[in-house]
Amino acid sequence: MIHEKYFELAKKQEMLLNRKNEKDPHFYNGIYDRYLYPVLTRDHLPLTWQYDLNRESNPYFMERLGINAVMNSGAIYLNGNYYLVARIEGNDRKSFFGVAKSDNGVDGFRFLDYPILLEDTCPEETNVYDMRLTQHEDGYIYGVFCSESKDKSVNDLSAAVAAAGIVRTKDLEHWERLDNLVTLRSPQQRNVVLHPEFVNGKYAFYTRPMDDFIETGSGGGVGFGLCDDITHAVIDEEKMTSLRKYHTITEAKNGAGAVPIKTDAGWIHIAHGVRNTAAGLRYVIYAFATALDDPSRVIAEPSGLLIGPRGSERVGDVSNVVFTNGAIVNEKGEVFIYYASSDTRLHVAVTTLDKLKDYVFNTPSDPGRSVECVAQRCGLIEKNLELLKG
Ligand code: M1P
Repeated sequence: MIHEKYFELAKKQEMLLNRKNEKDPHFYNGIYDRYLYPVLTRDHLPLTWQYDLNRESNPYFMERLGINAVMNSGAIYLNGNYYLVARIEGNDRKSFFGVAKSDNGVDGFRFLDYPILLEDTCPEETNVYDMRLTQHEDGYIYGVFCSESKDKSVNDLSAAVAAAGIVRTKDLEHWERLDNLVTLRSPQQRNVVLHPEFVNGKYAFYTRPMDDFIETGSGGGVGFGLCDDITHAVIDEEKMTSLRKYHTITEAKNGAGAVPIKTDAGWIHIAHGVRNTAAGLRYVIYAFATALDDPSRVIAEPSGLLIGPRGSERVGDVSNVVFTNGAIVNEKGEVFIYYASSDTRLHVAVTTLDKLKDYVFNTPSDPGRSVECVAQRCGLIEKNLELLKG
């Protein structure tokens, strides 16, 4: 017999799932709209994933397998629907993936009945997270994610190794697991993204070389490498694309985010940058563009952050973080940037391709020093004051 509490909670959840999202009326920057409500939270997860509904075996209607957070989500637009492959973190700290679908991209996201049960091909793998979804020109949808294992080579309980796991599907229901990516010159990898087109006839990955699980060390930024066989992907040389730079938003580390968006002017990348502060690492989202004829060559680098944590977004399990690993462009040229705040919930920022292009190609780049930044700002002020004088 089903516990009566289930019906009460299910009714409440239905109200949440049916709630219309609205543009935040208090936010304006001309680049994108923020929305008032997160598109996914732990409260969006089906009750069937958390509770035993049976009154006999769960008389107090307790959570048996609780969910702690829903965050960093890969995104894809298929047959007029917006799909997210969310990182869901259980109370047990293990992350896994669930597919949620909406018909408008800003609200109404509902999870499919089951989470994704990955093929158990890596006995060492302890945790998986942050899947990027690439609709590749070879006809498959690829999911590239972080596959984390305990580092048994050192005597440190917390030591871990990050690698890039790869799966592929045609329907977001049946997933084939491929070999993890091997990067011959980088000991660890996270934030790996598969480029949607072949480059010189090969599969192309954006990488993030790291010496260590947390610190990128000698890893200078977002890398780029080619491989012949996606089923046993091996990258030898990694060229650098968007670099870490001293006293910028990418000083501590950075990483590719959404799959690059193709425009007539270049590939637009929406990535994350990290700097250190007295309060710990601060993660923001930034954008840059690479050349159509060489997607590793940076051709535009707007200064500073595109999205930073604001208001309640600043607080969560890992505070002062915004992070993206998915964006969708629909047939109207609207762009939906899905970003998580503080490793706790998922939001959307909406813009258009025209605006994103204008932002990326017409925002001045960071001159690198305060005095030059002030001179840059004075140039803007001078032009404006002239215009205002008429
Ligand atoms: O906690 C913030 C983010 O930390 C990691 O990102 P990076 O590899 O750049 O440090 C990831 O684990 C990410 O999931 C997380 O949101």
